[in-house]
Amino acid sequence: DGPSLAVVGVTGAVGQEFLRVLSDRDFPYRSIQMLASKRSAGKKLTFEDKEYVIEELTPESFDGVDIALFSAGGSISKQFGPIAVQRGSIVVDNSSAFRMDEKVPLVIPEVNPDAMAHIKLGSGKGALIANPNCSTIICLVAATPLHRHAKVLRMVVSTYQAASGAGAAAMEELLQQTREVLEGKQPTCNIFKQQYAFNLFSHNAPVLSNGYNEEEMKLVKETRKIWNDPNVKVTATCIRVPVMRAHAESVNLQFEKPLDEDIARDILKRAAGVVVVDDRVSNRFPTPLEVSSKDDVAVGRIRTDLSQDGDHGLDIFVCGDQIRKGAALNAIQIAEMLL
Ligand code: 11C
Repeated sequence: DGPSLAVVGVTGAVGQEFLRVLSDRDFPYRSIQMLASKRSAGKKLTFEDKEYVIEELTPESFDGVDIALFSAGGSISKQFGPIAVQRGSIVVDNSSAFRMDEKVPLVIPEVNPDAMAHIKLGSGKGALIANPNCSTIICLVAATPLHRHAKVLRMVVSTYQAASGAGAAAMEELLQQTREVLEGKQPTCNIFKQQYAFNLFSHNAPVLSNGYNEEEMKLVKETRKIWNDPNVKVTATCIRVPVMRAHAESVNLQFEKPLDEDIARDILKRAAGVVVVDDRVSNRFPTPLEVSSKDDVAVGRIRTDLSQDGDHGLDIFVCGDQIRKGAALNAIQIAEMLL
């Protein structure tokens, strides 16, 4: 029993993770439609001991679907999201297509569950809910418990982002380039324009006229929307690093009220979706490898920012699995709140 589901973009890295997370969390469902582009239609996949045929995404795919999990890119979401809503589905969309639409809640369940309180499963009315960008999710799962306590006035984020954020093909390119470089060959650059293995570079998102790239501006705009605070000051520098599937972020926070570092550590230890890894003695702090395929966001390097007066600033270092909490898990937690 449970709702009827559709997974849009089921062959992609996030689509596949949707299935793993549904299974890991025993998400109840009555039926599940595996949807993808024409290219993948007709292929078979096995999920929870049952064989499914992948179907081509069409408007009719959504007839009778209660919850549609979308991760097939912004243009597919723009085209098919409204169609699914019209046909009565609640769409949880992982793309950037609707995130900044005022009418669409942008939700991290640990942070702003109330934003989607008006959307009811079984009402027969379709709706859209947007999943934030992975860097925003990972940052705000860690920063929000501190924000609730002392109110963040300004946040400076520097990211170290994994290959997975650019999709399964980018992960494959990182592996291939690593082999090629070790064999003394010229690395193949298909997804990124420059060498990725043994290198890092400014995030591949388009650079805007203000000098920020789109990934950086997502952190700025999405934080304001999720915290419902148009005045919070956010700046970001986003970097792609040769890591497979988990993002790391250095986050500097300036608070309205003083916040002692030990109190901050205790707050984070109690926070949902957070694990504190902060061992100064043995120099053990979060790493992307250790959070890979894990649900929780790891936080460490929790320390008073010496450059700010009177305990008004903290530095933290955060790692989270980009495909899981940064995408599939967050979307399925949203779906769980609908149940
Ligand atoms: C990355 N955050 O790591 C990107 C990928 O808006 O959903 C996802 C882009 C988005 O490269």
